[in-house]
Amino acid sequence: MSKAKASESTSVEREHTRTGMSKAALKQDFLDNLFYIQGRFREVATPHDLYMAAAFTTRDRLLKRWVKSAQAFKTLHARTLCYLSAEFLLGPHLANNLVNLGIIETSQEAGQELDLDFEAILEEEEEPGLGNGGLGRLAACFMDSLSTCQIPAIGYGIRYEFGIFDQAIEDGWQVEKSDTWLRNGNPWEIPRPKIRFPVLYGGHTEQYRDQNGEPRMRWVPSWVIDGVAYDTPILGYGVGNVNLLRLWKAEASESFDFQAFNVGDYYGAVHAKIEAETISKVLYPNDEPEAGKELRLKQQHFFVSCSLQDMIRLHLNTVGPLDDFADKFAAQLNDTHPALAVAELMRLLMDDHGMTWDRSWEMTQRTFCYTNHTLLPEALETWSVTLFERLLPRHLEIIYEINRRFLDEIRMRFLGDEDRVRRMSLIAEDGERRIRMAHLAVVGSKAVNGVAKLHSELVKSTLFKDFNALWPEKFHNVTNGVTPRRFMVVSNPRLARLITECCGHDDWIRDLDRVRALESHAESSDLQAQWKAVKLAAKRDLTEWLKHVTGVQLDPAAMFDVQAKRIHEYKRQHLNALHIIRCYQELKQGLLKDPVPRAFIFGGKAAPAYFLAKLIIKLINAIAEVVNNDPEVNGFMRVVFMPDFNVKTGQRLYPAADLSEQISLAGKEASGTGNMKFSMNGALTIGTLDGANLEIREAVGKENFFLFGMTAEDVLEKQIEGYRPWDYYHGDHELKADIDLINSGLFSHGDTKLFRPLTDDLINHDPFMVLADYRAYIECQQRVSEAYRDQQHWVRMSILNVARMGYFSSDRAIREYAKNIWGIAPTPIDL
Ligand code: B1H
Repeated sequence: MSKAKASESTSVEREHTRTGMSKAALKQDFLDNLFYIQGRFREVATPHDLYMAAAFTTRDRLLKRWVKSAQAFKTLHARTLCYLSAEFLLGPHLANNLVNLGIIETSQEAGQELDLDFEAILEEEEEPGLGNGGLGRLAACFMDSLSTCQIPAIGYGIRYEFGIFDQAIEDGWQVEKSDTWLRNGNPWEIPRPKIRFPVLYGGHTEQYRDQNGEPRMRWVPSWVIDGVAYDTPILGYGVGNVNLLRLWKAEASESFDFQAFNVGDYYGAVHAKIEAETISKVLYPNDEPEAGKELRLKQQHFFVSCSLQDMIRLHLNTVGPLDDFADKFAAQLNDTHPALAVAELMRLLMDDHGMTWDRSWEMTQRTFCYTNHTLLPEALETWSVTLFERLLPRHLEIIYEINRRFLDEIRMRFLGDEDRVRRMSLIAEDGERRIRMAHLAVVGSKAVNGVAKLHSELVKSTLFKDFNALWPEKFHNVTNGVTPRRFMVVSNPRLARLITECCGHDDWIRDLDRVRALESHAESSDLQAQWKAVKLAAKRDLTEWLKHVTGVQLDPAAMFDVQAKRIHEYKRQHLNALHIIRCYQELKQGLLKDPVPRAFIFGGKAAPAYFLAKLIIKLINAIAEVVNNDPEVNGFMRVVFMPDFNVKTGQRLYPAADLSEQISLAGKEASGTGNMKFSMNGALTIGTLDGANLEIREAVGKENFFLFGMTAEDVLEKQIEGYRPWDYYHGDHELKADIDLINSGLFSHGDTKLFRPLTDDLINHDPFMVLADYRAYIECQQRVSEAYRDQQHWVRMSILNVARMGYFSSDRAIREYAKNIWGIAPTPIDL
């Protein structure tokens, strides 16, 4: 053998042990990592050591693909999508990365041979909970699909030290515990201490003349902090593409520190450091913005500024002059949380890079696209001009100038229509002057989209009616989707295996439309039997775990009726609770001859300051306590509130559900994505015509979906004619009996006042029309029970639900964005 040949073969072998996919290579690398990184041998390793060794073993295999992707994107000058989001609700990485690498089964076998408890190792991973709910999880699904669809992309966000709080239930109440996910280290991220940008705050602006004598603006801040990059590789499924999730951590600016130390102000310097680090300390745990929170505005500016500076740096390093910035990048604004980017890019281009207003504005408008996720008026972000001026004086000037030019355009288009000008202005002038972030996002973007068909229509006809009249071509719909990798393959391996077996291939994992092949087997008694067995096994797993964490024993033979999502009045968990009370009363009164046993399962967090949402949690737990301890009924019904619903616990829930509760008031849920996760796992939906429910119903077939309740139009009409919940309360004696039972003290050890804030609100205001939909809901639930009796038919419906969910893959959503909105083509990276 020649010398060159010999060294080549050793390098192949070395390669093989470090990043190879064979069982032998995985075992060897795992033991190496346990030894060289954790400094442990097998006998003394803690569960956490074993997890870390497994994580590093997996990471090694990602890094090879990552470097290859980065090199390719750089040489090809690939057009890149930047996803700007204040939240990325990733969930645990290990199992997901093993699936995407295609080595989950080999790893399981390797683990067995090393006598390891594979499940226990997966369980060790702390969840990176850097998001609240659907919006943050959508960003995570999109990152998975961007890589899988081979779209070059960077996710930009904040590396919160504390993610969404951990929820405990004490005495039936929600208690928040801090989420210390970084406590034991994070093997998935790579710190980039040299990728660091200054972020400016406060101070004032001043005019000066540049070398050419041109008047320019300068921002003299009163304080500066640094943002430091932490990178997490995001691998696609079955491809070589790895994209980057780049999260920013706030640190004291090096230069500022030095100044303080130089004048001997040690405490001042340390204080500045603490102040600076506060910015990326904690995720705001609200599903909607809390008005006027200064730290939140600081956070938004922080990650937007770092991200744009980073994009500009990348552009200058690879492509060169900034003139074609918008050809290199598209930037998607995930709601208005990063909408400041419109003003910040203007500032960077003009003040730091010497561009004219017109050129900068053209580039800005070509770069950004904006996704709206909510129509709820209380969730639309505005910032007080006073606060803004104090924190971001230069941005305020820029926004005023954008507004001045924009409103002149409106005046020219719609002569004499000052009312329209007032409605469309970036500044709300009624009361305290406030900046409307949604208007800034629409004006500064080339495309605006809603997240489900109905929602996008409502966006055009209500929230942005005037903007749609001005720029109809700007408005799009991209219905949300979820990744089948995490929500089928990782969370429900039994179902995944069965589907693969039935389809004869596993291509459905990258092309979910291909699950439609199941349709032709829906009648097969063989498949039906296996389908039932898979569901039952998942229900047994959940039962065992719920018993362990809550003490409540469920019966896996009962129908698992699940509502898991943030607790919010508009999502109407209390409507579900009223149905449970109805069942309870009917069982007690002996009205049900042959009841269908049900397990009512809830999961979800309430914003810490949202009193009524927390009271709803208490109510559910209070009902659970009575029902579960009443021998007259508990053979037919049980109620359990699963604590700490997050990605990790959710993965236990979706596979085990028979019935998925999607019962928001029509017009309020922009899309919902839990609805998709449940349906993909074979649950049937009971739902209103809201968000993506409409499209799910169309897709799975009306006969395979339990529909009830008012339409969004009905709701509007009812609001106009004047809604009186009181009439419903007095007009329906069962409804009255259910509410009265809450107030009787039965569920509160005789305390008749405890739930009054909730029941009074329902009877007198009921902003989400629970009472108006109550009767339709109860009747629909009866149809559900009847349907469940016919197991053969139910299983058939369940198969058809899964078979027809192809459209709701986030891969489809990403392909639509790439084609219709970003104009980005795939860049395949060979394995
Ligand atoms: C959604 C939010 C949201 N819409 C403000 N809006 C937040 C708004 O911390 N904040 O200030 C956090 C979150 N989240 C959800 O987005 C919608 O309610 C769902 O219907 C939708 O499925 C999801 C993804 O599009």
